[in-house]
Amino acid sequence: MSDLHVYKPSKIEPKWQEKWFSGSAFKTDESAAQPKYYVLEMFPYPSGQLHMGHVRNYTLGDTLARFKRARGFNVLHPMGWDSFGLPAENAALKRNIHPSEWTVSNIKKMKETMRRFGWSYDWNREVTSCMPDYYKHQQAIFTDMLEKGLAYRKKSVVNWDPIENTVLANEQVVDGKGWRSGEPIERRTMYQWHFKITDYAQELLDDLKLLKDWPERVKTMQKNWLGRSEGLKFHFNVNGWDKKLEVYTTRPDTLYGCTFCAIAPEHPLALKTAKNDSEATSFIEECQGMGTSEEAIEKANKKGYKTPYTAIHPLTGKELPIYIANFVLMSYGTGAIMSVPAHDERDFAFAKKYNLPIIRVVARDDVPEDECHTLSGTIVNSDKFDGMVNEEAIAAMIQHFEDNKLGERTINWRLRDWGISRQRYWGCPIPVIHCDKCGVIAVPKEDLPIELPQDVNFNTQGNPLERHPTWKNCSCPKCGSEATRETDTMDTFVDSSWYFLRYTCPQSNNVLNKPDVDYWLGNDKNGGADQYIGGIEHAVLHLLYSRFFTKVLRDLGYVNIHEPFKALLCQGMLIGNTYQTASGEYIYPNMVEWKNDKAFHKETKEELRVLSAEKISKSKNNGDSPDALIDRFGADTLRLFILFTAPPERDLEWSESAIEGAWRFINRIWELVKRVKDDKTAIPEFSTLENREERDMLRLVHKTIRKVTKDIDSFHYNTMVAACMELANALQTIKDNASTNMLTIRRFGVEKLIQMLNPACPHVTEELWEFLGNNTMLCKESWPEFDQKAADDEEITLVVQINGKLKGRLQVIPDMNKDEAIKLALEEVSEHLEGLTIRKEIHVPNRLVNIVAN
Ligand code: ANZ
Ligand code: ZN
Repeated sequence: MSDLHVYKPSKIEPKWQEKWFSGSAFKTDESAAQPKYYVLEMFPYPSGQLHMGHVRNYTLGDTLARFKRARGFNVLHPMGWDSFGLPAENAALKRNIHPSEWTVSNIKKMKETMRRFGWSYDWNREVTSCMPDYYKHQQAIFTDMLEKGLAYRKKSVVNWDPIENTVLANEQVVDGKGWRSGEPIERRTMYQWHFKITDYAQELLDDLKLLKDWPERVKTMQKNWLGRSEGLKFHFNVNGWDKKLEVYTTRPDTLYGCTFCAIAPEHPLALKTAKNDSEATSFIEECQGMGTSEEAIEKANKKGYKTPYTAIHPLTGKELPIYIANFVLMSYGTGAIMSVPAHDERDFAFAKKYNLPIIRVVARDDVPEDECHTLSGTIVNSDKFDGMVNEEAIAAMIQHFEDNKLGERTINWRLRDWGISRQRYWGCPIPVIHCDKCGVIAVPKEDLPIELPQDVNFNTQGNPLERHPTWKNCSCPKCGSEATRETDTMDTFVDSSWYFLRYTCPQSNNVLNKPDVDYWLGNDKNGGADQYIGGIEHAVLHLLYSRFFTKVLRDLGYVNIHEPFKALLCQGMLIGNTYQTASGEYIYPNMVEWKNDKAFHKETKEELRVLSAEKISKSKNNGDSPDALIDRFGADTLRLFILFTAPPERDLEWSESAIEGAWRFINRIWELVKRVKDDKTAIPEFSTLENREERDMLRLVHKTIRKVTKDIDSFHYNTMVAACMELANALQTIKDNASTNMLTIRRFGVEKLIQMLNPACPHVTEELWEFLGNNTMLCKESWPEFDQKAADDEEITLVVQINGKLKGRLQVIPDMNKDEAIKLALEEVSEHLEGLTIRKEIHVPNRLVNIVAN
């Protein structure tokens, strides 16, 4: 039996971690009798250290997992490692250590920190994406996709990151810069492997409706990313070119306002122009220096180069100039546009710059004639379309083009096919072979995995796999002649697009074991992991790719679900003050002391600049490492701080005083438990209690159980902790010499309190549970039930009147007897009765007491 001298997390936390571990406390149970629940958190990149974002993410998930277990669910709560990616290669270069060695040692370190937080993972189900036993199956999925035409190779304009020496997906370009390197992106045209996510665009849009428990903002972001638009595709005849210039427009109603055409720098007509025109060539090159993302193009100064060709307006026959323009994307629509400066801002800026005519075709009294507007209105200057409103004119114009076979209604998507080729070593090898005779062919499944070579040289530019002396040499599986392996590896976002399925059967020799997937995620369109938790930064990238992959795997017959995650919680950021010296050095918060509202360095005594509320990050030194924090406060205190200080979706402000608050609360519980240790255990029966205070106290216990149960289920962790604190306060007021009933209630209340706090503070509650004489593990106990009648027995308000005038209110139990009610009422308004004679008391049960006096 443990001795409860003082609360010492450094002693009890490792003790319970060891007990959980040796007792396989969190091994996933699949026994038939119980319902299942799959709680999933985004798996981390093994950088070597968890950051506080992870700590928050995993604490939220762990609290839910422990709660669901106690509620009688079979819980799947797994963890793994998103372990391919560039940092491992950089580390290899810098430290002369192999990426796999670096990764494995980081995983080991981070796993230890995870253990120290008491997160209840089933480590038997660990999934590590850089291990052949995982990526082997990913390669198999790739070959299936290749066969179905869902993976294909094409030449495309790519975002080239000059620092990472690799291609980036559009999603990985932020403000025209590489998401990791921060360097401006260049445009290059290269052969790339793609996944045909555009085949699923409509379904990805439609099925957002299935995601009732996803945050609205995430669904909106996905919707915008998919970017469905309807418009007209038609062509211009071109003077001096034997081909036609196809354009796509969402505003065919403005066709009469078209005064020029613009084409992308990579458009065939632009390349034709450049052939014998060095000025055009250098203009195109200049455009190439700009990223391919829409943001980059939107922000750039509108610039153009006039080609010698002209387009014939299909309705007026007018000759229009054709410009190569830096704001037209080759990868959207047809790579060419009809430009209507009067009603499009970009065209307007361009027309002003190059002195091109501007013709207004949508009338608007409230916008000066010489300004651009994109508003609705009546069509003018447009021949037989005059007088129509926009929608009418759009429909009429499309009809006109379709009738005359000059064009057609088209649906366009902003979504592009997913470019997955990366010219890097530390990624999943793309399992294809290039044969001079047979072309590009898939590696037969029985030859998988194609493993990465161990002996690689990172001291060369470009792709180490490409430079490897022998790895890429192979023979063609079809004709047997000499052939070469593909040296591109897959984008690491592929790895994270299906890991959550693999957790259901991590040791399976097949890609997936369908019964396991069906059990844990369901086997119809309403299925998916029950709860996913992670950062909002993945709103489009990872969460869109996972949805796509789920649909692909369904169509390949691996799963029956349509969506991967039934419910999604995006946690807020962790933010904290940042402290800086005059020379710009960032100082750790624990090195700061406050005096008269000013911050000083503890040692140098220098006054520090306080920059408020920035995202906690290592580079700003505004957060200690999670391990250092456990050393200082213990895991339970940190967990409680995270849960209590802010609702999960909100930003959480780092505050040492809030952490100290959590620490003090745990200590109070500790002291409380010491006091009740020798009290008799019994289950107090509400119906037998007559004393008001006893009833109130027991009611509070049951009400708290009800509230906490509801709050945990709906992620209201902060109010859940607040309710526990309230109960603790009330139990603390019970004196040791109180009635026997009261002491029984106190003991009972304290036990329930410990149980309710277990998902939040698992270690200390186990210790206290043991101290109270239990020889079970608390994490194996079932969740406390509340007595509905006791919890429902709420107070009502009795109005107290004197001569029909309101004088006071009383909180009382329902159905209080007449004498008791009148007695309390007289006490309540005694000062108003001074000097009066009471004539009569009127009692309306559960409503009022009126005192007639004069
Ligand atoms: C003429 C026009 C007139 C347009 C007007 C807009 C306003 P969404 O809604 O995103 O699909 N566009 C088409 N292809 C483009 C490309 N490759 N690069 C840059 N811009 C392109 O946008 C469709 C509109 O974006 C199209 O409609 C076209 O400009 C432009 F008053 O055509 B519009
Ligand atoms: Zn061959």
